[in-house]
Amino acid sequence: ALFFVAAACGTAPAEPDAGEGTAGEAAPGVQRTIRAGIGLNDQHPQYLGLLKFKELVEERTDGSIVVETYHSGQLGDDRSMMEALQLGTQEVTVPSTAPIAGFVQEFTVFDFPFLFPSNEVADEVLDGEVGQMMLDKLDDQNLVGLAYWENGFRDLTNARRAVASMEDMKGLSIRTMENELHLEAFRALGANPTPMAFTELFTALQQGAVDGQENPVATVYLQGFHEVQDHISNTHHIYSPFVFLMSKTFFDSLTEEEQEIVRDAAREAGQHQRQLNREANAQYLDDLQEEGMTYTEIDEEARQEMIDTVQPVLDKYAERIGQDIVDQVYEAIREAQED
Ligand code: TF8
Repeated sequence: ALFFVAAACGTAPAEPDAGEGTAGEAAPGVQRTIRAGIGLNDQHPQYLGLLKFKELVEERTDGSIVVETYHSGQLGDDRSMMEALQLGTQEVTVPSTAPIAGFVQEFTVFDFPFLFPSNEVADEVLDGEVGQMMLDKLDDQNLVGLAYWENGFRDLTNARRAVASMEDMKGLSIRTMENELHLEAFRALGANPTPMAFTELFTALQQGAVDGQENPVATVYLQGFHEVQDHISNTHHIYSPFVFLMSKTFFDSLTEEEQEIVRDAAREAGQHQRQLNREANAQYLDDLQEEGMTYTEIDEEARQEMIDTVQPVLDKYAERIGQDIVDQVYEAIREAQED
């Protein structure tokens, strides 16, 4: 509440912003509702981050904007929720970048296997210029990207055998996200990938429709995948960012102050979410083993073989996306590594 008063008194923009963005008129007394939906369950840091966003927005708007939170795909899967944002029938969702690439293909670059060497480098690149440039591309899709959150490094699980190298992946049927690069990369690695929405995944694993899947440790544990999967390997093959998305129709209806409040809240909640997510990804590997999963480490040599094998796929996608964009991302990673 204090923040809101301070912001309202402290800055008095005389002129409306002449830039690209538009802002609505303040409509005092009218309460607006943000329906925020995600795919993971209410134990996952993705949801805890959403609760933080709710707390910050409701406090800073004095309750004139209310946030209703939905988890476990209650409002749909990543793709259908993004479509709802485009239509203006839902206000917020926080998908992985992989399904976002179906809307803005340049996002594919963030899903290049073995791209980011660490969480910290990912933070710096995504929170920097390149990250913002990509968020700006969402505008044409009637979406506003307010912040990057974290899904994290993805690890492979399956019900058939321990996987220590590509050799062991041969012929495994693996559910992937709905993203062409993911499909091609897994095909190159020798697996037999099937794209599927996350909301269908547990049942597919349970019924043996697919042998395995790949997600960060936090998801594997908190979604109970160990109940239907026996093996996990630290393939860390792709770092998945989450993107905090808002319907542009809704964003444009907010006043400038409100736009600033939701943007700040999305970012601050993201800091909180990333921290919880890292703790969860570190903590739950032991729990998975206690629940009976075998854990197999991918050694240097086996990882290098995977890196070399997917390289031609990456070259093909770099050309498709635009080599200049891909180079900007590589450059930003190099700079972040020097810091
Ligand atoms: C996947 C993703 C998902 C997230 C979540 C549903 O495997 O990693 O866990 O995008 O929003 O589909």
